[in-house]
Amino acid sequence: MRAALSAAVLLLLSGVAALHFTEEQMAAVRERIKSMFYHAYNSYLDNAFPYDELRPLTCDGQDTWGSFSLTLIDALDTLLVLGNRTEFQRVATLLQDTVDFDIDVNASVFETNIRVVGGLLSAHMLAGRAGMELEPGWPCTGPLLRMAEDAARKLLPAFQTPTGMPYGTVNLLHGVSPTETPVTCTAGVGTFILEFATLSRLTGDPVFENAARQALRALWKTRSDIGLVGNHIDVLSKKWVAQDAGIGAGVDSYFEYLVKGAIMLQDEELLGMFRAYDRAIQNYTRFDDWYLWVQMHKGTVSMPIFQSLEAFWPGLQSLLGNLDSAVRTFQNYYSVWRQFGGLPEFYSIPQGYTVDKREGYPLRPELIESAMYLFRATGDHTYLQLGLDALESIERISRTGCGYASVKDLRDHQLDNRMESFFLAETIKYLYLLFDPSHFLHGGGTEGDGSWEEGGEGGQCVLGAGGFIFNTEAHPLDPAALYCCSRHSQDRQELGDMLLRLSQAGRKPASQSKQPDTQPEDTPPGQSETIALKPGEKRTAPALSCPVQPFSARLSILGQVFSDNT
Ligand code: DMJ
Repeated sequence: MRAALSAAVLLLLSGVAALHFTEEQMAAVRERIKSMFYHAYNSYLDNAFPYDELRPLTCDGQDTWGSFSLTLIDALDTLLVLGNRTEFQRVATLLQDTVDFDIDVNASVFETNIRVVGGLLSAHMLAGRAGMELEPGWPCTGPLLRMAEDAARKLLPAFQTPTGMPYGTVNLLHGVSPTETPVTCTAGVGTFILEFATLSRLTGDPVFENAARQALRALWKTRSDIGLVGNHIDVLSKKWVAQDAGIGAGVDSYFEYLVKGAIMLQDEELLGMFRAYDRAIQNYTRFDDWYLWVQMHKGTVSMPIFQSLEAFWPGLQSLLGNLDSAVRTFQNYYSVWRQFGGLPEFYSIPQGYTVDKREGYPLRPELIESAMYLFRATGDHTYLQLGLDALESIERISRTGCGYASVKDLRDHQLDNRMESFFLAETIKYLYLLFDPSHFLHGGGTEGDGSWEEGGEGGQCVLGAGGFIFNTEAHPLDPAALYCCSRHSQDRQELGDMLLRLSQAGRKPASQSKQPDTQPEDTPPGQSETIALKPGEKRTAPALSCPVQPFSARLSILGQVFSDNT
């Protein structure tokens, strides 16, 4: 009786009828999402390519974040998510032929990383499933990986600071301008580990992961006595320039990357950092399952607002197993969606209304992203209802003759002449994945379409075995490929050591062919044990191998990875 009552109360609170979606209904919604994608995608190709973005009111194009045909790079893996292998192949080849990063353009280090490097890495890792011709050694080599590496190298000069924390902007041809501001937002410092560790582990070049880790460690040391970080920091002096602490704009993906980096890399250091931040965030910023902004040193409330960018938080909390609070916070955010048919950029919690000049909804994905994780973790069809609501209001409010336009003002539905590339990279992708719970990107393991056993030399890399981790632009990364390629470079190193010793043994007297006691300085401890071969002894180079389900990251798909508080 009590259970029935509390279920009814929850239902009343949420104001959502407990609709049950059948498999047929979900399939029908998936078809609608596909046609939304192609309406915008075809229009971008017809009217805007090779510019970065489509302008959906004037049906033309413009460069925004660089000059990389950004929408095409960002949308590439969505093509495969929707099952379009032939178009994926065509576009992957087209991008190799047309995109050039040797350009005199000032680019955002953060945006170039999450959209361009992330998009290319993900497309590279999915190239096998997409039926692309693979070069020997893939996924540890390949043309899309080289493009991602090329783009990321252009970002590295930004990390050449006394602290290791990067500048926010870099010129792709000339490096950091001498007049560049040293003030970078927190997310602009701490949102690299997923892409940069992936690059390092696939290519064997540690420079990227080292840069990302150095920035993370430097940022960690600047937290306040009460354990919070602010919004903007001077990367030369380490002084906090904007001292508002919260989980939204300017900070959001820093926390996201600590959690997802911990899962993807099985890294206790990153998890420890997040756990400490989370304690301070829960202590100082959480009120009635909303998260406010507070002064980073005193903990006093500076802005009692909810920002639409914060809506990723329930999804992230579900990855940590904190389902109860994630669900309650999601309900708060969903109530705002229902009030306006979208999430305004800023919402005043005490006033229950939008904030002046922040009434827009640029078709952001965050609430849909959280709905996807929470549906995966709970099976509750309320999250599908949110997905359908989102689809209906995007169609009704923002569809134009040649795409979908950002909403300038949710109160009167005025539109802006802009369709950000994250609409096709994230919003549509998460919406589709929400309605496709058996999609391979949710899975992993050996059953069904979860694993894909053709990567690596000898076809022994079991890809997709550990599930997928989405970067902050919704580009899926495959932890299994990282482990395969790390093994690959380890094997190559062992083979090199072996050949070196054999050649030394042939040249030097026996007394001088002793093994060195120490490992090479740049080899992490435990990664390259030397193998002593006796003369005449044979050893075949070990075949590449990856365990089938070795990663606890696989559990992340159920939202349980760290639920035991380890
Ligand atoms: C995207 O580019 C990324 O999700 C980023 O982390 C935040 N902003 C947009 C989407 O809202």
